[in-house]
This record gives sequence, C-alpha cells and structure tokens, in this order.
Amino acid sequence: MAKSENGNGHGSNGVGHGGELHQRARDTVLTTNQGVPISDDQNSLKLGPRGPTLLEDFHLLEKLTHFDHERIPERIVHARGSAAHGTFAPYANARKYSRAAFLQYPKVRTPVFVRFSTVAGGAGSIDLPRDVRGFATKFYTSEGVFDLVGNNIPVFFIQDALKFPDLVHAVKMEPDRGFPQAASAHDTFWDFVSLMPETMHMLMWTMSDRAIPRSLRMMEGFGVNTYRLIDASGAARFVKWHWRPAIGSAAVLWDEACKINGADHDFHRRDLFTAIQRGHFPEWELSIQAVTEDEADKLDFDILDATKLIPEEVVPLEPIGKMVLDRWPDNFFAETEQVAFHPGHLVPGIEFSDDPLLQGRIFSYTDTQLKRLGGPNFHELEINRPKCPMHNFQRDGMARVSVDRGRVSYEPNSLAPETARETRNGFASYPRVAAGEKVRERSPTFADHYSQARMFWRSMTPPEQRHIVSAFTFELSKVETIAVRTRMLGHLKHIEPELHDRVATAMGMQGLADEIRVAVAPRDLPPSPALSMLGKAPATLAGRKVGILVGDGFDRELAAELTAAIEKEHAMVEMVAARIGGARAVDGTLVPADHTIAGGSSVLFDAVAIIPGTALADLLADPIAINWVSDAFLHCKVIAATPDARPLLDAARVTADPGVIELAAGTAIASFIATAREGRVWSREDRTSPPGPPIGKPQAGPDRRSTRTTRH
Ligand code: HDE
Repeated sequence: MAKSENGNGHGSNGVGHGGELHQRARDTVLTTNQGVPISDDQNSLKLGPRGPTLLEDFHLLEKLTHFDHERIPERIVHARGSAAHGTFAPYANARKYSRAAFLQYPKVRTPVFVRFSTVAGGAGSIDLPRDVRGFATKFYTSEGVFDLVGNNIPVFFIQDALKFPDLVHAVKMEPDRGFPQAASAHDTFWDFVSLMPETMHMLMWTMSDRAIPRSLRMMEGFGVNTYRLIDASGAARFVKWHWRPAIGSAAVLWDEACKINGADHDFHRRDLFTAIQRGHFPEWELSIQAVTEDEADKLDFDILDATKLIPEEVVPLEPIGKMVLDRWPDNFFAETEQVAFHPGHLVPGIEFSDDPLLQGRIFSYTDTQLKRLGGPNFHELEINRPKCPMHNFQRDGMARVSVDRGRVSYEPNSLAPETARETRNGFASYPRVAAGEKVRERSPTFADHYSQARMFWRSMTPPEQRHIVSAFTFELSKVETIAVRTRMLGHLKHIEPELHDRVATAMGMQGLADEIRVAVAPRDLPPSPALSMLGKAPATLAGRKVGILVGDGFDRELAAELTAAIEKEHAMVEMVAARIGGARAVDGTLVPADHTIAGGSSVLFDAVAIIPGTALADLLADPIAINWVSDAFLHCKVIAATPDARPLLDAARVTADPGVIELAAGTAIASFIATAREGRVWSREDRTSPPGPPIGKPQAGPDRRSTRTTRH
C-alpha cells in the first residue's frame, strides 16, 4: 500500500490504493464491539479489490447491523424535544408544604434534567408549529426520582384519559394522506374538538401567543393536573405547579413563526443550546398554588377537572424554589431521547389527586416506555437512574445492566440479613376516604366548558386578542368541511360574542354559526390579568438576540459601542453581512459575520440595527436585504438604523414610529436599548396586519406600555 503522511494529529496516516485516507491510531485504537482492533475501516473484505464482498466480514456485519437499529420508536406524543441539565434549590418556605427531602434545605441543590417538547409533530419536525409545549422536569432527589411532567399551558384539552388517543389521532397528520405534519390546522382536529366542548378553554390557549413561544427559555410551565403535597405532620394540600422564567415570557408572531420554520428548522433547540454555551443560563422560579380540601370545595369549579385553572387573583402563587439549566447533554440520544418521564415518579411528600386525566397518565407512561426503551430495565440507563441508593429484588429482563449478586432475590428472607428491607419513612399514600358506586360517568361539576374560556379572552390585552382572532381565522380557514367551521363558530359565540364576530367577519362567514346547546350556561368571571403574557412581561433585553446588519465601509466604532451596550443588557449580538467572511469596516478591518443576509433572516432576532456603510447601493439592489428590513418592521421589531440607511428603509416601506430609531453613538444607543427592552412596537400592528377590531367598536391601538397590567 502506498503511504503518505497526512496531518490531523494522528500517527502515521496513509492513503490506500483507491486514494482513500487511513488515519492511524496514536492513543485510542478503533475496535469492534467485542474489542477486536480494526486495521481497516475504509474497505470491506472482498474477493479481490473489485470482487464480491465476503459474508465472513464480521466487522462490516456488526457495523451495519448496529446502524440498522440506531432508531428507537419515537414518542407517540412529544416526539420532538430538546433538553438540558441543571439544578434546583428550594426556598426556605418550601418545607412548610411538603416533607419531600429536596424541598427542605435551601443549601441542598438537587440535580435536574428538563426536556421541552412540541406535542403533535414527529421527532424531526419543526420547532415552531402552533402547538402546546411539554415542560418535563426530572429531579434526582436524595429520596428518589420525582418527575414533574407538565406543559406550557396550565389546562388540558380533555377531562378523562379515555379520550387521549382520540385527541391525539385527531391532531396528528390525517392517516390517509399523511399530512399535515405538526399542525392543528386541518379537518380532523377541528372536527374532534368542535364535538368536545370541554376543549374550548384549552383551545383559547393554543390559539394564543402561548403556542408560538419565542424561546424555550421564555416559557412558563405548569403541572396542569392537581397534585397533593403532604407536610411533616401528615397534613395534605392540593397543589398546582407553576414554573416562571426569570427573563419573562415572550412569543413570536405567526407570520414570523412560519418564516422561522424555514430559516431555522431547529430554532428553539439552537436557541437553548447557544444560550447555555454562551453562559446565559436559563432560570425558572417554581411556585405553587396550595389549597386545603375545604378551600378547594369553595372554588367555583372542580379542582379535579384539568380543563380549569385557579386564577392567581383567587389563590396567589407562592414561590418555593429556583431552577437553573447550565449544561447541555453530552449525547442527544443517550439523554434527551432515552429519558423516561412519568407523572407517577413521586417521592414521599408528593401525591396524586383523583383527577381522572392524571389517573390514566399513571398507567400510560410506563407502558409506552416498555416499548420505546425495549423492556423493563430503562431505569438503569444513566439519564433515568436515581442518584440515590437503589435496592430491590426485581431481576433480569431485556438488557439488564447491573449484575445482581448473591442467592437471595426475595424478601422476607433470613439467608441474607444485609439485603434491603422496608422503612417506616418510605413513601406512604395519603389516607383519604374513597368510596362510591362503580360508575362510568362524568361528574356534573365538570360541565361548565365556557366560563374560563371567556375569562381567558377577557384577560388578554388587545394585541393578544388580535392574535387569537388571527389564529382561529387561519386554522378554521384551513378546514375544508364547512360544517366543522360553522360548528366552531357556534362555540366561539358562547365563549364571547365579540370573538365570534371578529373571526366570522375575517372568514367572511357572518351569520352562519351553528346553534350549540350548552350543558351549563357560561358565566362572566372576573378577568385574570396574570394570564396575559404581555401584561406582565418585564421590560428587559436579557436573553434576547439583536442582529446587526453591516455593509462594507461601516462604522466599526459605532457597531462596537452598540454591541457593548446590548451585551451589558445580558443580550446576545450577531453580525449579518452580505458575505460570511465578513464586512470590511471603514478603518479597513475585516469584521467576521455570523450570518449572510439570506442565511440570517431578521426573524431570527428580537431587534435589529442597520449600518450599511458604503454598501447601500448593493443592499438596495438585493431584494433579500429589503425583505430582511421589511420583515423586521412587519414583525413589530425595534429597528435602529444610521441616517444613510434611509433609502433602504424606504424601499422596505418602513415608516416612522417610536420603534424606528436613528442610530448614532451615545444617547441614540441608549434610546435604542430602552425601546428594545419594551419588546415589540404593537401600535405598528394596527397598520400592518388584519383582522382589526369589530366594525363599529374601535379599539385603542395600544402601545407596548399601555398593555402592561401587572409586573412581576
Ligand atoms: Fe403525556 N404522554 N399524556 N401529558 N406527556 C407522554 O409518554 C399521556 C398529558 C407530557 O419529554 C407519553 O414517554 C396520556 C398532560 C409531556 O419525554 C405518553 C395523557 C400533560 C410528555 C403520554 C397525557 C402531559 C408526555 C409519550 C392523558 C401535561 C413528554 C412518550 C391522560 C401535564 C415527556 C412518553 C418527555 C409524554 C401519555 C396527557 C405532558 C404516551 C395518556 C395533561 C411533557 O405516555
């Protein structure tokens, strides 16, 4: 074999007869799964260099066989996910509510692993469909694993686990045609939900901005189902779990989401990865709403009904701890893919309620994991293993990893006194009275399907209401069956006549709503301002990303000053230029770009700055550059631009408003930062996107500031 040296830090590399590269081991030798050293990983064993391949090539057979089996069944729901490691520390008050070991001492940090997911799409689907997001947290506590398997929306579509397969079949791609992937905008979904009035409250949430989050780092999380916490004295309280992101919640616009899905399929995954890599560790505060059973009885809905929430104005949130995610998984498959969450992974001090949705979940998760992870030993995988001692007499099974020693695999026993035994401090179910007739029956206390949906609508700011109208209009316009559209319009009328009117008008289907009979007439509940994301959004740039579009001859000092000011806000900056090699500043320095204009569309940023330098003519001649600017304007982003960029802004139809800022050093930068902290310029949306308010009922075009109701 002809050999020639080739760098790459390896031993004596060589080139084979066919010109293929052979990198030789310096330290770590490539082996088969049996540990046999491999001499050639480039060529299979053949009868002569041009002859047939021999079946005895065990290296080839082993490598192909393993590869053929690399995929495991994807999750039937929540298949697409992104995850990170971190820690949780409780506040001092947490122990008042639960005797759970990990809630006792603020100094004790419990390792966690969090997986965020979309629900409907497959594992390779887009990150920004209109969908619920999973928010599942595994706490590796000193008393075993506790999983808080929640969503980013506090209520659920259905009340009984028996309907889950129907719901999921309805939302997944239609079985005859195999589309749409990861989308609820199709007939089967709306057919099903329009026949299930219990879905109405959750539909308001999934048609809201909550279903198109800006970032996984900016999502609230909820346990959804009601759980119980048991304190040291054995007293129980019902609880609802809440995660609140430290940098506030934010969403993208629907037009933006569609474009992001094209510009960066992995937008959310990359965002989480990048933030962690750059040290912007995402943080959430864990809160609870805790009520005694007596207090729960006084609520105007049934606490066991997962389609209802407890308004914060009725039972305030009590913060009990903080979680920080600071480490990306080492291996996506071993960790993110193989992690097995289960609402039945509870620790002493935390318990179920009788919520019929939760009860069904207790079965489903283990069942699905037996198939997905190939047998009953998935708890031995590193990501699923408790980080506290674990001993029992369960044995054998597919892919058993641990070598269980000794002759005793049962208890009680007298032959092995050192083996594991019960403890009085172990998990004990809360002793509650449960008696009744065996019935297949929905409780009448579950029958009010519209009041909280109406409360949600009335708690939204005008821009949020506009987005809900647009979402219903978009989705129902994709439904081909007219009868399904008119049935849904009938439900919207019960939720709120104004919502119905605006959607019907936007669809051109006024006067066509079905008469829907309701089990319980909707009531007018007081609005809950805490449900609005915009209303309580903090004024911050923390964790956001600003894109700076520069052309050759740009003012490097100005860009540097701007970058420093943005980074001081704990935000990230990325440079966009015509060529990835960079743009040459006016002082001759070549400043490398993070994106080309076509590859770094403005939808990827929260706010933008434009410094064209001497390249204005080139930018004006490039429709993609014009689109870059007009999208930023359409999506209500704050835009800073040097005065010489004016022709580009004109070409992109950017008109003057408080979010278009003339960029110069000093105070102009400060004003850009202050405006960008406020988020989007909603007053612009009144002009750029239909549907507007109902005819005869003009609404104030709220500026971002006028939408805030409370601040957390
Ligand atoms: Fe799940 N759900 N679910 N779910 N769920 C699964 O378990 C199920 C429900 C949630 O990142 C599956 O391992 C039933 C509510 C999350 O790995 C499966 C019902 C909430 C995740 C399953 C529900 C959730 C899942 C699929 C109705 C919010 C992803 C793969 C009774 C509180 C966890 C798997 C991860 C995953 C069943 C309803 C959250 C099939 C039967 C309500 C975040 O077991």
